[in-house]
Amino acid sequence: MSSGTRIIEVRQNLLKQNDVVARALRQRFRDAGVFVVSLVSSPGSGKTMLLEKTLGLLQPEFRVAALVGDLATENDAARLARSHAPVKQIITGTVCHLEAAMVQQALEGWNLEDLDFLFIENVGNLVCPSSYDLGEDLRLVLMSVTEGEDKPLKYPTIFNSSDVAVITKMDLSAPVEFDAATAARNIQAVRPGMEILHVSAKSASGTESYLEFLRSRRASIRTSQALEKNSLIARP
Ligand SMILES: Nc1nc2c(ncn2[C@@H]2O[C@H](COP(=O)(O)OP(=O)(O)OP(=O)(O)O)[C@@H](O)[C@H]2O)c(=O)[nH]1
Ligand SMILES: [Mg+2]
Repeated sequence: MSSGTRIIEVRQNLLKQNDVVARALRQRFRDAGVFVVSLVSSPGSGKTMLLEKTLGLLQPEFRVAALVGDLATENDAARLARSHAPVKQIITGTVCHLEAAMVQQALEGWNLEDLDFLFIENVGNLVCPSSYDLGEDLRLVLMSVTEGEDKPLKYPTIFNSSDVAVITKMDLSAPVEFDAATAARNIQAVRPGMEILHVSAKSASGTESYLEFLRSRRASIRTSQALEKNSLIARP
């Protein structure tokens, strides 16, 4: 057996193990009634700043919490903790993505029934996180206006493994001559039909529709779970 074959086998086993843990997490989230949203993007696209806003704006209405992954530092957890929501930093060391087992471990001691929304900020990376299911209900891929409209074409897998694209830092779109139509066309080329939201965490523009989107996705998953539960009960 060549070493190339062996590397592929080890990687496939790791992914399989991750899927098993992710499946168990998804069931746990569902049983607890918590809606889980993960955020992926390249470093610095604005995940933490958008989450800071999200936690603050959702809190009067919902019980929210966040996990945040980085190779090093607790900086992002410290920023998010200013919202007074429960927050935990996951330090991955040399690993460029979060894995389901890391999420599972970070949740030890948390009562998920006490939460309506759990947000998971992944390590800033447009490649590694795409292969790792974290048991989330919704994966948001962020892309800031300063990164260039071609990122979906260069990193198609992360867009393909996400549910919704969020264009961030819209307050900077004019100075950097961001071309929203080209960005949308590139997103649609790799993921036809993908919903695209535009926000600025700095100016707060677009945040109301983004929050409404989160609320409605949470409500619709709860409704379908309730229907599923009722149909199971009704089944003889
Ligand atoms: N102008 C502007 N700047 C923003 C916005 N959102 C984030 N930033 C800035 O962009 C930089 C990176 O933002 P972060 O929120 O730390 O980005 P991140 O994706 O969490 O970064 P990593 O965790 O390192 O991957 C910071 O200097 C933010 O102040 C925005 O909407 N507008
Ligand atoms: Mg961050």
